[in-house]
Amino acid sequence: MHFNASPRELVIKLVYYGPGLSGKTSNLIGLHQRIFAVAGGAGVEGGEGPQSAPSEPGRLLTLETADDRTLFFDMLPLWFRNVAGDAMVRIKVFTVPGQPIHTASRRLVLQGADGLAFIADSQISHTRQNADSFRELCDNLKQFGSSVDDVPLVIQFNKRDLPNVRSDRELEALARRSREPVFAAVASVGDGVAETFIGLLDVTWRQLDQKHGLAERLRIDRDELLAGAALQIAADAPVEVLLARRLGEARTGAHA
Ligand SMILES: Nc1nc2c(ncn2[C@@H]2O[C@H](COP(=O)(O)OP(=O)(O)O)[C@@H](O)[C@H]2O)c(=O)[nH]1
Ligand SMILES: [Mg+2]
Repeated sequence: MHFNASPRELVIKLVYYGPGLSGKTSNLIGLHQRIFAVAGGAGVEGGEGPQSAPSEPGRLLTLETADDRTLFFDMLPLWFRNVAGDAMVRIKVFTVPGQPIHTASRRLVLQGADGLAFIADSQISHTRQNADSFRELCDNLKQFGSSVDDVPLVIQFNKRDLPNVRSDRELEALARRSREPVFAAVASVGDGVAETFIGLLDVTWRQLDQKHGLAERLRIDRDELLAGAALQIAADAPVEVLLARRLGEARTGAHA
């Protein structure tokens, strides 16, 4: 996170991490498509904002190899202004490249992350890759003197539409044991994408606010931030409903 005093602007970095082909880029594409479903992509920009307001909020930057795989990172900027109109929150959503050879890139992209979404592939055959990637994430964080216990984290089990995936029951049990929110998704069609993102923003904001007293200093409260973000990504339900779709809650099966 960093803060610019003039104009008052907070920049939050969120990173989607996980093994190659688990659906990280698909999550960003899903968010991006939702943004453009709202007011032709104009987001909440009204032209009266601070000078630093991007002229094209929500433009998705992808750097891909010839085979369409993420080369270095994908980045999606989102932004949000408080009701008082005197502060701005910019959210930069990054993905890392999943292929084993890009270890150095992953570490670089991870640096300074305020919150992480770990995108796991639900296929039973990919359980090992998920575990390896998670272990690498832990190692990388350690190198920054950080740890998965310090960085806000949500977990997404993607590709729920495929055969031979870990069962709903297994994921529910795993989610109940997990300290982190766990979401199911079919990112390629946009299912679970908004839930995961809002869940990530929720845990990230809570921690930043606790550490830096942001709500008080910037006059942005959590409900306002999340509602603004949900609006910007054209979420199909209110924030609390999206959050309640996490797995392992009493109310299960709420998500398609
Ligand atoms: N069946 C299915 N395919 C998916 C899903 N999410 C992503 N994919 C496909 O998996 C491949 C890799 O996805 P991508 O988002 O590029 O993965 P990344 O390497 O983690 O960025 C692509 O062909 C996607 O269309 C999903 O939920 N279900
Ligand atoms: Mg990718």
